Amino acid sequence: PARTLVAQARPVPQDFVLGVATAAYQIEGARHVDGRTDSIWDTFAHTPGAVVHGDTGDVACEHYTRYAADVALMQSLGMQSYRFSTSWARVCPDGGPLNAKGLDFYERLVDSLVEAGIAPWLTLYHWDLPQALEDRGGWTSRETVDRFVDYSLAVHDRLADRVRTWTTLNEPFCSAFLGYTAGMHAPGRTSPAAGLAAAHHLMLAHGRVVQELRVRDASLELGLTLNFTVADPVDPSDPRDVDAARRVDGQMNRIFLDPVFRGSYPVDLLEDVRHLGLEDHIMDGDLAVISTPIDVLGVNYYNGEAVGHERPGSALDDALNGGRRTRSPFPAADSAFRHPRGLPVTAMDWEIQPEGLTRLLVRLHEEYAGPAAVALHVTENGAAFDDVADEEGFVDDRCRTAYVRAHLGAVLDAVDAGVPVRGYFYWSLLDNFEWAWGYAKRFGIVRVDYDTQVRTPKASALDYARIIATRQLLPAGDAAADDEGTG
Ligand code: GBH
Repeated sequence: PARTLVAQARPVPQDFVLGVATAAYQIEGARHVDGRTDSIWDTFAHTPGAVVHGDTGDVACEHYTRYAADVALMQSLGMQSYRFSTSWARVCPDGGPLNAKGLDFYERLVDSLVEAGIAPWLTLYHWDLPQALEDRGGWTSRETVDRFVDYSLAVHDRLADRVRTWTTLNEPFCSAFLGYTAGMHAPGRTSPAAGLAAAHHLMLAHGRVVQELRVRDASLELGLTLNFTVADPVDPSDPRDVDAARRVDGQMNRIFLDPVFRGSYPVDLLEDVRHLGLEDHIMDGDLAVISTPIDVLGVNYYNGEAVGHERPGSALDDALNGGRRTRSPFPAADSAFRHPRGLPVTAMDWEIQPEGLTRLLVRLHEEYAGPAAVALHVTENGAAFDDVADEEGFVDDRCRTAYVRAHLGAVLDAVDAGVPVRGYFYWSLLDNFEWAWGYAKRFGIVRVDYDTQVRTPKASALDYARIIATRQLLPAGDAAADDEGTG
């Protein structure tokens, strides 16, 4: 392939924050240490057949004991900010009263981040509901909302003087619909109605915590992280494809955006799911709580998709959900199918489509965040590739370097178009427990040898560190030029 003529470096705005993200269950290990009890992910991972190779988070990256070295590693790479999550079952075992030892860990972590000059960004819920609460109905039960408020206030009371940015939920779509409807994530339930009940209660929990934290501390920066797709109809002139794309957009994006920014569920969504009882769970005042103003919207973007009404019968469609035949996560989009577009894909079979991120950010700003004067922040973007390590454990992952450069460039395109995007977190710092895929998929810019727990920065980490140090982004094509595979 022809090289680009001249490598044009592109400046990254000085106030644009660059960092990395992780989540508690995916890296910590230390399952029953210092009083932690099981979450739904411990139960799910220990259920035969639920996770590839029977992998669990029992040990993971041993971050619970290795956090200081991990913070030092981030510092050596120049990270400006670190997005992590706290484990509910560590802080409030069984979802009950506070366990001081659990909070001690997060205090040590936050103190070492602050010491290293890395801004902590705390997520209260990244999918790890205490199992004891699931036993009482989990997110389908309204009582879980109160328990989440108790837990969040406990974390706040200990850390609010050192953590400025607080996000309630990571990707309620996944908690609700991969967990309660598709059965692909914990707790492994397969009910469209349960997914909708869970979605509503998750959002109510978000709104309640924003209200409570705001009252206690007006200086905190509050928000939540949603995952988005960019759903394009396969044939824009075929009303059936347009309808399929509308449903996917409604049931992944607008079902969360509209309650937060407009104080109502989308009318078309309510129509689509009328038979599934969502409205039975909506009490007077709920939408006012959910639409409590936020300061920042976290945007997780991995891929868009072409959606059609016909099953393509393709490998890409079969590859959804890890190749295992689970049911659709969408409560009412049975006739929506993903169609391959011939784009390069990652090791997850997710299409690589950076311009989708630009379009997404522009849309979010114009239709939701802008009118509400809310800043956007890319809280996750990243890729798994089939990494090959040399004898020293080094991975020359040009495809990942190209991926990061291309997506950062897409974010800067949105900034140039007038969208206030404050920063970007790469997912993830480390190779880690990739949910239903276990350790089989690697997203890290740092390789983890799971036999020795040795961390080795990949080529992509060195390139990212260079971007942060120089505030200059090089073209993606340059990194990919010598690469055989994707990019
Ligand atoms: C994020 O979720 C998570 O926050 C993070 O923990 C995880 O490790 C990372 O990404 C990488 O997977 O319509 O059934 O095909 C993943 C985001 C959003 C990706 C939904 C798959 C399509 C679901 N996911 N998406 S489906």
